[in-house]
Amino acid sequence: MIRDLFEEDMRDVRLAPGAMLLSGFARRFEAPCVTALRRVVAVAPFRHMVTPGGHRMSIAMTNCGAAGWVTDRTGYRYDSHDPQTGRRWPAMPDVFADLAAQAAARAGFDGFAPDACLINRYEPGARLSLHQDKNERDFSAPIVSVSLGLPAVFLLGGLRRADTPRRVPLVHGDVVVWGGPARLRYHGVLPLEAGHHLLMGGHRINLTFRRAA
Ligand code: MD3
Ligand code: FE
Repeated sequence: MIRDLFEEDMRDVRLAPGAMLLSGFARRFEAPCVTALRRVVAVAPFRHMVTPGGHRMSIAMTNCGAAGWVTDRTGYRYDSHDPQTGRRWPAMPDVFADLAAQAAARAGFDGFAPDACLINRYEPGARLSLHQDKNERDFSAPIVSVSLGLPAVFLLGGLRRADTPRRVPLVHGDVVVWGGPARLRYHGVLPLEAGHHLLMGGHRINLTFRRAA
């Protein structure tokens, strides 16, 4: 079984109550994930969205699944359609749904069936400032995040914006499951350092799976 090849990389680390880092968990899915990602971005290309405050985000984003996260001058929301093409977001690839469900189950969340996958693409210098994910309807479902490509320093804050965040390095193949008391923690990503990754080139890709509707 191919999974054995990566077994030494598969450690589970509890980052905080409700937050479980599954080191290397996505590595055995990486080839089908890259294929699936190509199909998604062929239909729904990466784009830099604008925040309600009028700032162009340094991260490029797209979505797949029944609901996609979007931002523009009118606010943040989930939408069934891609505002750039007027079409529905591409369906969630089976390998994405399987990866998310298996990771969630391993962290204690059985039956996780995400209806949204936000895909973030970082280039060198791109960052994500401290925020909470609270546009979803149901906070009882976890969020599963998958890191691919270049490494990044993730900021794990507390439940208040003023809580000093902890720095957590995330590398290719890492999966973090955020549920229960961790679900509404502030979090962000420091500016990406330049580099080269064999699969993702000069980028970091982050997939976040959510139960949005
Ligand atoms: C902790 N993405 O898309 S993933 C986001 O690496 C987002 O692109 C980051 O924050 C990225 O909203 C971080 C880790 C993550 C995702 C969701 C969380 C951590 C979280 C929700 C609650 C608490
Ligand atoms: Fe977030």
